[in-house]
Amino acid sequence: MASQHDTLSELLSRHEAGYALQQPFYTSPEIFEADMEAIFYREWLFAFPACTLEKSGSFQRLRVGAYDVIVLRDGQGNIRAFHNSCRHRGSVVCNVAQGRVAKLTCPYHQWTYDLDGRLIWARDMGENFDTSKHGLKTVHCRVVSGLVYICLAKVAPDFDEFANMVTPYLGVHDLSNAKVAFQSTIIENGNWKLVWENNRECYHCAGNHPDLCRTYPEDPSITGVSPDGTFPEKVERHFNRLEAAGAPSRFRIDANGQYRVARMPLLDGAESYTVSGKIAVQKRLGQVPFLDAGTLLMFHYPTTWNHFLTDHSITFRVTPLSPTETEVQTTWLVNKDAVEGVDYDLKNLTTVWEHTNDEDRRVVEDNQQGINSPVYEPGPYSAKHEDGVMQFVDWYLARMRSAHLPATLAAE
Ligand code: 3BY
Ligand code: FES
Ligand code: FE
Repeated sequence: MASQHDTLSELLSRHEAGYALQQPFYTSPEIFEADMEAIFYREWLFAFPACTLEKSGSFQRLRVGAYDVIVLRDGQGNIRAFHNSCRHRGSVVCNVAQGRVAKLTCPYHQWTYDLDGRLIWARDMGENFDTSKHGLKTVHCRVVSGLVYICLAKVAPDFDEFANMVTPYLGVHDLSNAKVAFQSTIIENGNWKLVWENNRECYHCAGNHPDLCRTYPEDPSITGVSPDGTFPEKVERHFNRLEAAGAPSRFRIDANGQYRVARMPLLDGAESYTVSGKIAVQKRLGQVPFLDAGTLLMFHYPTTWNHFLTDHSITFRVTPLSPTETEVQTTWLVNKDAVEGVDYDLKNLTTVWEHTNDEDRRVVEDNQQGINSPVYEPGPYSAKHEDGVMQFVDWYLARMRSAHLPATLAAE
């Protein structure tokens, strides 16, 4: 059993493949900090759909661990990200969660920055003061097919490989013509890795998700990663039908396991995540060729999983807040011309995933509480149902080992 005194390196070396993580990975403040340093402060992180920033000057503030970030749309329509720390004496420049501004004016002494981050006004700083040396510090920011990602690292890892893989899949969803129909932000009292482990399997679905199970298949090949690369005949037929009609669908996963795309079938006849199984939005978002085209599943560790459907799309963002608290933000996207009450009913659109999120919050919280017990010991994952969970844990451990173990050990 893990003890309080085990170091992270010891815990990483001792992990038993096929088993859940040891307790400190889900409870320890030191490992939480190590997760932030090795993963959240280094990797590309999903921020939100680009359509959230409707106009020039629209901004959103994001908190990721110690960092406070402003993401905005500049005067040319480009999306940029900056550290929310004034170059005068460090005050936050944006002190509200979101809004729209012509310029960024610091609330403390009104130093004023253009939407491209340049300092353009600072009162009485003397003749020798050089505004060009005091622009806001930038945060890496990329947009792929209408989805905004940021990276807090000084040198960002490659983004193009991910963008190249997912762009053809996302094309038919036309997220550049989307608007936000609804957004929910919930706090789950569980470690961020428990949120992910739960997401990466549907072993829990039949016992917990009555609404989702009307349309989403429990079949592990839909949610998991197919370790041998094969899929049931029915799923293969679905891939072939959709690809022949111009909608890339086949399962693809990154060599390092960080991201995956696959357009998976829903249960027979189902079109979308509604209680009836029929589409929720009559004016559809995108040009997916059939109503029963299923769901394009995309995950990108450590912050996002997504469902891109025939009629609408749903993005999810995971933000760790503490060892045992995680924020999950869900955004429902619809065609920007769809009118609420005419083309869609908001309750019909959101019910299934509002319920599913709440059910997932409960199982994650129950999981955390049981893990907190001194008698907890990691149990075995089901090879049939939880290969996706093992895949996530393997990705996580590989990241942590490469940050914390000597090179020879990390490579094993
Ligand atoms: O949210 C997901 O992507 C998957 C599908 C349903 C529940 N969860 C396993
Ligand atoms: Fe921003 Fe002084 S801290 S203007
Ligand atoms: Fe679930």
